Amino acid sequence: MRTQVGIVGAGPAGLFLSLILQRAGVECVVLEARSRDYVESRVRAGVLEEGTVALMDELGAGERLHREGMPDPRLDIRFHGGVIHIDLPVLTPGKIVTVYGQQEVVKDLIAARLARGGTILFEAEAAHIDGLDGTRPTIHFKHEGRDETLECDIVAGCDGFHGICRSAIPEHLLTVYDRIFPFGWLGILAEARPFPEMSYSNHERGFALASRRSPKLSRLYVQCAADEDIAGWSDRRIWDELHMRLYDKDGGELFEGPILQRGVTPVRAYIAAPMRHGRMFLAGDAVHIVPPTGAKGLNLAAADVRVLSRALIEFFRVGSTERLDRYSDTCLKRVWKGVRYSNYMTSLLHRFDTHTPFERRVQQAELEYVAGSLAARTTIGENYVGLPFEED
Ligand code: RFL
Ligand code: PHB
Repeated sequence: MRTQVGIVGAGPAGLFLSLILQRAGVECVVLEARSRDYVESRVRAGVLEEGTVALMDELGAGERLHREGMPDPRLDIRFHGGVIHIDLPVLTPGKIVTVYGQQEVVKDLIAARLARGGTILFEAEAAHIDGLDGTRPTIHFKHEGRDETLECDIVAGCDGFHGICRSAIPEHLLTVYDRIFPFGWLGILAEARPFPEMSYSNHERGFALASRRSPKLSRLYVQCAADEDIAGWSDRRIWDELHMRLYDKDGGELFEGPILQRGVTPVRAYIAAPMRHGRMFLAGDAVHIVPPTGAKGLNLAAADVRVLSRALIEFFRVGSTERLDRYSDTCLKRVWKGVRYSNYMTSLLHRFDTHTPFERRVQQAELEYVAGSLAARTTIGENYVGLPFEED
């Protein structure tokens, strides 16, 4: 097989890229290791910045999002001593976020790509890539039991954190920045009426977050150990921790219900630079991950491919590599701001067992400062809704 852009991975990064390129008349093939059913049911992110929603609209894939997604104008932070209300349209000004599950975004993008006659090969796992230094890189993959090759002009590595594209770059050419936090998140999806507001909570027992997926579906998280064994968490224990950590004093605020899905997520920041090697460009989790506390991962993946697609379209139309050459620098500016914000929110809201009494008091003072400062609340609000796109 041959194509212009070989895209490895059908997560948000690969799917957004394939649709933008398809619309511009650039040929591409998407290879996805998992089945369609698997990628459509993977429960993950939920907060979309306006720029991400606008991209769905531009691609003609935003219809269901506007019907079923939940425009969200507020964010609350609970802590010992009070609640911080972050009123987004007042602070940002005029902006909000939309709560819509990542798996719904993925379903809509897959449907749009297939409806327009595009190719996504599911259960097609890329094994290795060669010729990255030349002009015709080749992706070797397995599909329906056969070894196949996809020859392309450009490889887009959109294969997530555990993919193979980043590791195809010689180690000495990459600079890696890594912070592994000493805890994880235990997340559940429950059939229960959700909190009306997105509520982050700093509690002495650890962080908690109350989000939602629909008026009848709650998405809830509690801080746990980095290597937590989920078998140790009965339904009762999960609900009890949530009631306590969300300061639900008389137990009347948080509704319980059947738990439909559960899992543990690491809390980590990882950035590899540059985001390019020869004819291969990396985007999304394949090259950077951020702690989930900022709700930035999916939005950064969408921002990367916005920049990449523009550069690729110029390359295929007029042969210029100017934008491609700037791709990594342009994206990394936004990535680092996303890392900064996610790192800040993670440090503000979690329990760190290593904290000295001094550090604990500073964290508490920071929460009280944010509660009383319009400037501090504006800083959180403007990062949460999404900073303006970089000039490229
Ligand atoms: P993905 O979604 O991991 O997709 C990569 C795809 O590549 C496939 N793949 C391969 N395909 C072919 N050959 C191979 N060798 C392959 N190896 C891998 C994989 O099967 C997969 O389909 O990466 P992408 O597209 O970069 O998207 C990134 C986002 O998924 C991620 O950043 C977010 O989920 C992070 N995140 C959040 N982001 C937000 O913007 N807002 C949020 O509210 C938010 N909450 C979260 C999150 C992530 C979480 N977890 C579980 C990590 C909450 C959680 C709990
Ligand atoms: C979610 O709804 O899954 C969610 C919301 C906010 C976050 C992370 C995840 O910071």
